[in-house]
Amino acid sequence: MSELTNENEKMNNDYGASNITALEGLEAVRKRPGMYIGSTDDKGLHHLVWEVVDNSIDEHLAGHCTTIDITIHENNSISVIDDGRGIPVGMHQKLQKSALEVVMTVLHAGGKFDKDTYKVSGGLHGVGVSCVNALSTELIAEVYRDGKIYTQTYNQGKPINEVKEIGTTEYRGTKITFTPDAEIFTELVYSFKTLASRMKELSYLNKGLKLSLTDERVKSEDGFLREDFHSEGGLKEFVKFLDEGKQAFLEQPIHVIGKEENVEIEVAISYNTSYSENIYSFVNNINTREGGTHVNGFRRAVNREFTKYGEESGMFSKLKFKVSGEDFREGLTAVVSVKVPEPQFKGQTKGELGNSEVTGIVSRAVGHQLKLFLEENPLEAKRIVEKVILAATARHAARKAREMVQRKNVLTGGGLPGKLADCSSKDPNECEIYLVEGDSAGGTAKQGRDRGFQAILPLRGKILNVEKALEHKIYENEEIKNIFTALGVSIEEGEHGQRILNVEKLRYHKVIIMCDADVDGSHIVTLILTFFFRYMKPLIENGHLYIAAPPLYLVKKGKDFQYCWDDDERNEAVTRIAGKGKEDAVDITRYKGLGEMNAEQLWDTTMDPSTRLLRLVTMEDAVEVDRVFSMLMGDEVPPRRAFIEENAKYANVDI
Ligand code: 0RA
Repeated sequence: MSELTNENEKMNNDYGASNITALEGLEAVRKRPGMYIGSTDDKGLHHLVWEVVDNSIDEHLAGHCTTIDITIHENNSISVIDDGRGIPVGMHQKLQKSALEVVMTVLHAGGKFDKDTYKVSGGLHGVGVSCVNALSTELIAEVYRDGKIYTQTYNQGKPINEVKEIGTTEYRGTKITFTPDAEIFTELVYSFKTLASRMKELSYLNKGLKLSLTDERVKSEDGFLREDFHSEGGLKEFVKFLDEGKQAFLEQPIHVIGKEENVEIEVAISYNTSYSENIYSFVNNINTREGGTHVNGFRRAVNREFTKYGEESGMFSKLKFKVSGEDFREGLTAVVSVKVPEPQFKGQTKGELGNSEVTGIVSRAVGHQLKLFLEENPLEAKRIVEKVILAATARHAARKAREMVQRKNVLTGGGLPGKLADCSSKDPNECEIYLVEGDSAGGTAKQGRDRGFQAILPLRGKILNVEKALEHKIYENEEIKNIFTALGVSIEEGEHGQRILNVEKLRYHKVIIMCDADVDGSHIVTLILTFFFRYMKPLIENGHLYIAAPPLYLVKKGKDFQYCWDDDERNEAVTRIAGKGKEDAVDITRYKGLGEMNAEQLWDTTMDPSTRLLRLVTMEDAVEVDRVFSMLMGDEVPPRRAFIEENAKYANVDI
């Protein structure tokens, strides 16, 4: 906590007293928690933290808070401490209660109705700190304000005492400690990694803000596990972090900072030698996964300024085909962050900014800075435009290659790959396809499967590393072509030249990657995942992609046997079959590859839906997934080594 400061101080003890009208009981929140916080699994559990932190961030955005400290306590309760103004404690006239009690117990009573400040809380997901209170067995609010310490404790959202003054302080701020209710949540253990990753993001988005995360469950030499997050460079440092492992194309990212009509804009742009576009966008610190008017404005500016530059410099004059918007963004990494007083969110998951005025505002600010950059850095400008021309040429080649594959398909009657052993059902809902490493394991899988609904596509050895290959090479690759035709999906080009995956004719709703349980096998899984991540992302987003988990051991004695998926299970099996530690009395097979199992064993352990273990591939944190793929599959060695060393204890990349 930092010391009491007086900057922008506007003390008002009756704050919000007359503004709060909507009275809705917190019982509603406990009855249908999903409606308020999305879910009651680990996602909902972490959501509680963000709900509280959003309020502290609001204090920062309003210019009153410099530090936010989060602590995970030993019992998985959480404390969030900020040095903001402190929740007001004065009497709420109408309700005859302390404002603190109103903020903590009345739904939607954030208490802040100041339109000149940017609000995160009560925004996209914001349901207010009162929801956190309702879903906690215990919540303790402590307020440091006007030199005094006030506190109130709640139980499932209900106050168990009056607001008490318990001492004096030189600090200012708010401390909220809450214990998530086990009656509500299916998961109660906080993940340091999940909290740390969002806090890192928040530190970039709010430059200057100091955040820290302490984990009291993990003791270290000098106290507890702790990480600090603080960025003075803001988004400029964010894009550098995102591009770690990629080869930078510019000396320094292009940084745009502007403000127009009360909309604050900050954008950082960098170019790297990869082929993918990476635009992350935020509105009031909230990730807008579906983009929106701010991203449209950004794209418009990039297209306009580079087209102008390409044409005026004469560099585009030799081109025989049109340069499309996508070409300008190949190898581009950008973070677009806007702060909008009254954001309107739309789209399926409310992850898209709707405010139409923002397009022009962002487009003007970014265009202005880009134009200056191109004028002042002719060498770098030339290199970027050369890259754009290369991208356009490659896209032209890729289009041709794709058309060839698709035309050939039509000629052969939309024929399926010769290597595919298809299933007899034609209902995608019940159909599965196993992508199997190697022809021999593929053969075993063909014998072992239930041909009614399971199809097998063997893949030969290592598939192409799409992170390094040119796009047209990808469409010419036999294994990849087979995957496209077997799945029944195709790539089409949108009006801006963007790739769109057509999944209307997807033939299997479960796509299962099955590889050996060794180092080579995990490498192949990673290669296949990279391909799906870059070219078939909607299949991951829609929950169609899985990884099969073959067992690691068979423990056997006479007719008694047990398959085991890890060392603990193996030890348990030995104990059950022969007695504790009696490894000598049993046969233990360590499976190194699928090929060591016969068809029946493969069915029993890895393919029978009633017994097998499948891991669903998800991408909760797109930022992290992208970074990991670029790093693991790209050219730069040091970050890859660091990652592998850090994660060597985990068998697989956690995505
Ligand atoms: C209502 C009004 C004001 C601040 C807050 C709530 C507030 C809430 C939280 C939750 C966590 N930290 C917080 N910090 C502040 C405005 C206070 C004023 O005008 O003095």
